[in-house]
Amino acid sequence: SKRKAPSKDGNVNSDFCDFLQELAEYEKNVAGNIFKYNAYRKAASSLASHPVRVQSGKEAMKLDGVGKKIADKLDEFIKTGELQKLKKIRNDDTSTAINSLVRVSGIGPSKAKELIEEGITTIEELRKHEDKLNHHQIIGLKYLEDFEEKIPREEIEQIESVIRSEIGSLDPQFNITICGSYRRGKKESGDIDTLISHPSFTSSDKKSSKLLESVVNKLKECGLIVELISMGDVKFMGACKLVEKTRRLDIRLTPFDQYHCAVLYFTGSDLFNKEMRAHALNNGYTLNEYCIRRVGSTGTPGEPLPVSCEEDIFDYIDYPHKKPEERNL
Ligand code: DCP
Ligand code: MG
Ligand code: MN
Repeated sequence: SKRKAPSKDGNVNSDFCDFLQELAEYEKNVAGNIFKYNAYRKAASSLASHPVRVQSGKEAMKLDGVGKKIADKLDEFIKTGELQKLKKIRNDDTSTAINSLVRVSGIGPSKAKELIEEGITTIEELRKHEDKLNHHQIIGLKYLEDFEEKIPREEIEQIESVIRSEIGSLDPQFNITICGSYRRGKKESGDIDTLISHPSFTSSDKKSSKLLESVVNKLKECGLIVELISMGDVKFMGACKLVEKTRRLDIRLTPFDQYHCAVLYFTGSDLFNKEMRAHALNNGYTLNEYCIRRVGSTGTPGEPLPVSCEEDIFDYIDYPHKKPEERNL
């Protein structure tokens, strides 16, 4: 008989995706193997977009990113309804402790391991030891529950309109794009990724003057920004609140002439960026968040190529244009 899984978002392979995601998190947070982390995520992403429920590991191997090892795990899961490897991971005290501590924004695997060495293994214990945390981590702990909640699209739309009217009243020449999962059309997002540029700041300017500072001050004054995590010349990390929950807000100021490469990068997903950059290299181009350059036979990149919209970047590298909604790898 054919086992059926409840489908999430029309994903008929969602239970497979869930266990692959859990294995991915283990590789990133506990084992420290980013290569395997990406491999599990890539397989999960292929299965998520596959319209048919796979019936065996062998069948899954036809999909991009599913190799023999993952196929074997799928077979074990299909046959037994569980995975021995995951059972072990879930029973392991160190992995459990790491998984609790990395819930806090600003705490990564290495900080979590450090805390565990000092005997701190739970959020409750962490709250008694704020002295061991930096500013980002203190804010992360303070808003732990809020930051873990996904942000509904409608709320980001409202926040976007406040950002647009406030920054617009400061100076109508600012370009503003909310990127990240929101731009990819997701119904909910982990944070709000705001990209701004202004014609007075280009890549030939050494300093961004005080453009970002003026934007952040404006958004503080109107009450939208409620916490600052970190602030540089071109990058703000903090939190905002419009309705009841406090949300993570990132703002990046990009040079005017690098805006489209920055929008492409900041829209993601990170796996999509990886694939597109690999494709670029195969076609003799190097692509990053700042620019696209031709790589000569000597391997040295040339001057940044002119880019007047996102499509130009796809065209250079001969990659079929993908709308943001098609970049959800
Ligand atoms: N990004 C990347 N590589 C990383 C981190 C980020 O290419 N290691 C890019 C692609 C992401 C974008 O930055 O889409 C924004 O990063 P987020 O962590 O905010 O990710 P998303 O917005 O995609 O998802 P979420 O809804 O979880 O915020
Ligand atoms: Mg985001
Ligand atoms: Mn972000």
